Amino acid sequence: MEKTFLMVKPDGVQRNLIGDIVARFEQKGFKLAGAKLMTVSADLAEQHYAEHKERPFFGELVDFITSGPVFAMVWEGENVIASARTIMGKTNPSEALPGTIRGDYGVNVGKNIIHGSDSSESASREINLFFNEEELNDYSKQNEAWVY
Ligand code: 3AN
Repeated sequence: MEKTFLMVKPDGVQRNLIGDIVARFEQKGFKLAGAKLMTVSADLAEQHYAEHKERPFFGELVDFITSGPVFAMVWEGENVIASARTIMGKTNPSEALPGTIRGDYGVNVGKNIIHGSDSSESASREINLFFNEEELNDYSKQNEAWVY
């Protein structure tokens, strides 16, 4: 089953949006495979944002993501990578539609509440950066007959 890496950024945690954000993905029907509240080290932040190393805002990105706890998650489900990007809304919250996470809560392109992997390559890279194998849970043996 396809997996993606999502992370409530320090602004989302500070604004008590973890529950709302988790609820949106649960209600959509995706499964939470792993989650943890953690503080990102400078080293991990630089690896996570490696593709933006040459951008003028790289320093800001690293400073912000390490500035307070984040809520890191792995979600799974059909087309979850693209669906999660739709649920998040556009990177720039002023262009993100109402009903999306960034459209509902975001104001600033840097402090835009949530990160989500943009491709299957970045999803596997980011999942491996943030989670060990034993931190990811498996629903495949669960009998779902009682969920109705
Ligand atoms: P996304 O997170 O939607 O995939 P990217 O990959 O274009 O967006 O950008 C990575 C992160 O860099 C974004 N989450 C955003 O917070 C930040 N960012 C993008 N553009 C700017 C900018 N002009 N100034 C500051 N931060 C930015």
